[in-house]
Amino acid sequence: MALDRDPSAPLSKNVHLLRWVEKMARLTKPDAIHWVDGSQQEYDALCDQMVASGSLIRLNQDLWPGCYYARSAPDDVARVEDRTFICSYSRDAAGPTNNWEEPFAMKRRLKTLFDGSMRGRTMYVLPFSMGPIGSPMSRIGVQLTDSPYVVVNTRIMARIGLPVIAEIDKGDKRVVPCMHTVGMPLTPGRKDVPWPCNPEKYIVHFPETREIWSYGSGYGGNALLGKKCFALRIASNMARDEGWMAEHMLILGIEDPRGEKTYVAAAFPSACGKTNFAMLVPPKGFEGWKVWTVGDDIAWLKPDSSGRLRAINPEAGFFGVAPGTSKKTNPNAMASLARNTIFTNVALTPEGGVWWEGMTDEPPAECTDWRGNPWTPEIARETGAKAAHPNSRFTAPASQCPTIDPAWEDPAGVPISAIIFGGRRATTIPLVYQAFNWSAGVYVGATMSSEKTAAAVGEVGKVRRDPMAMLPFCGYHMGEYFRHWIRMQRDFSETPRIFHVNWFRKDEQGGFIWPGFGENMRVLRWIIDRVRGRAVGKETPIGWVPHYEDIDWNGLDFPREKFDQLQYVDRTAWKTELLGHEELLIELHDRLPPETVYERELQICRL
Ligand code: SAT
Ligand code: MN
Repeated sequence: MALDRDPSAPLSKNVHLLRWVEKMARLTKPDAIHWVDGSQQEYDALCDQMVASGSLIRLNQDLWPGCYYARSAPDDVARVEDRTFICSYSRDAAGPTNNWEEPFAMKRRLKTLFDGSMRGRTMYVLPFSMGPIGSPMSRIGVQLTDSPYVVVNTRIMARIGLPVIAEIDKGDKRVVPCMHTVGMPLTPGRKDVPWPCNPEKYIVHFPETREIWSYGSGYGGNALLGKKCFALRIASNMARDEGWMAEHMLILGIEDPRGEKTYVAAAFPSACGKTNFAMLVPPKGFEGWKVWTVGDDIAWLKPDSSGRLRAINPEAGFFGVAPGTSKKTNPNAMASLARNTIFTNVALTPEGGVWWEGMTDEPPAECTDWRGNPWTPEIARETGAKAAHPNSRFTAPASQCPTIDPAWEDPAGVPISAIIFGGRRATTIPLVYQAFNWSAGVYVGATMSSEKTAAAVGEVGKVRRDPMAMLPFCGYHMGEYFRHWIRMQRDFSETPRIFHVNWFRKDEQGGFIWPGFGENMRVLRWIIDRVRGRAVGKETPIGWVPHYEDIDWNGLDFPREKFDQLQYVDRTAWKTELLGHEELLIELHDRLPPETVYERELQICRL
């Protein structure tokens, strides 16, 4: 299907935007320019074009209506943290946890790399809004990209096209320029491939000028620049300057049987179950309770004029990890991705459907794996080959989620009563505890840690410190970021309570002690009751914990001894844990807020 307009005709009248597009086209030298209007017709045409070129496969439309499948290059499968840079004017402003390079030298290098990088391709001008269009909390960007895959994915993940142009043309909003190329120009004689990319990658942020330049990758957070690059790394800088917070958090609402609704935001590292938690199905015994989804990955939080902390989800879709997602583990995600979804790096079945490890109890007798090779359960047993890449993803519209909150697009955001930190830890960290107060809670977030997952390139399973799940995403000095957290409390009329959870504690045999998934509702209920002043807790050196009796066990037979094991605060292990905190805190010491140091001292004394 062809477009009924000339896509090269500029859609905006904003002279700054027009001039920048021209300048960048002179640099990157594409064959054509396409202004993205965001229409369904355009989306369909781009998908058709990618199906024709072999970049996308249309799935069996009877099974998967409106769905497509993409397979990436085998070396372009996750975020590349060692190739991610924060190029602030001073090295110190980026802090020791970010890669830094001198911004002018980096810009020169990027300009060389981008010179002619779009030859033989189309440059898409992709206007996007992070957050509902018109919300005072939303922010706008324009991505120039030579990847139609990025355009169609961004149409799911953000609000794009004409309504955003209308915002830009009002002329009163700052626009974040985002440059992106897959870095594989089609010079004469060079044939295109289904997933163009470059072995050399650069994911670069210029915090002062609020710019993003991404080179060489077409995958996820490397390429969908509105997501981690904008909504976290650049937005964390905006937030610090403007008095709000850009966080790696899901947002959910819990409605009790009487209709009382409480919203919480929760920060877990990538691939630690944020999507499952955001779409939790209340377990047996919680009839009449509802969990509503606002977002599954990023939250922008700001106190309103009365001092109530409110949050929006800046995204419009879910870029979720496929493996492990099933009707059992997350029926709401399965319903969200049942149509109009783009799958990347999962396996393809002979019927033209998709499959991934954990999707069904029985694997298909045969399929094509994410590399395009034949896969059978026998091959998997012999070689250990996975049908789907561990970081394979679905890109699904949030509006299709059966539990999407009626207020998910409320321009004012939803009120947040509690903040939950969590990680993936086999030992030491109890199922749930509540920090004594905001400053203790900031310490809990600042020292959180998790075993590494496949969401980023690197060794899986290793424990790493990941403050507020923001280690790869904070666009400035982490010590300053803790200060910003501490400072935020001054603007609150009601301070959100802070909790820490760990669904992943293991017993001596290596099995998970807690069943997780829907049963996490029991923990949520205690959290809400604490927030509302209805539940008691027991004081421990690390914070408040529930007694066995404080948890609603209706519908679950969970023995007291197991619960005690889950909640056990082992003083010796915690002393070691505190030494572990030192690793990161020492690096940050010259910028740490005094509160972090005091909280640490208090913690040591209590132990
Ligand atoms: O690839 S993304 O960065 O978008 C996903 C994630 O790591 O959370
Ligand atoms: Mn994430």
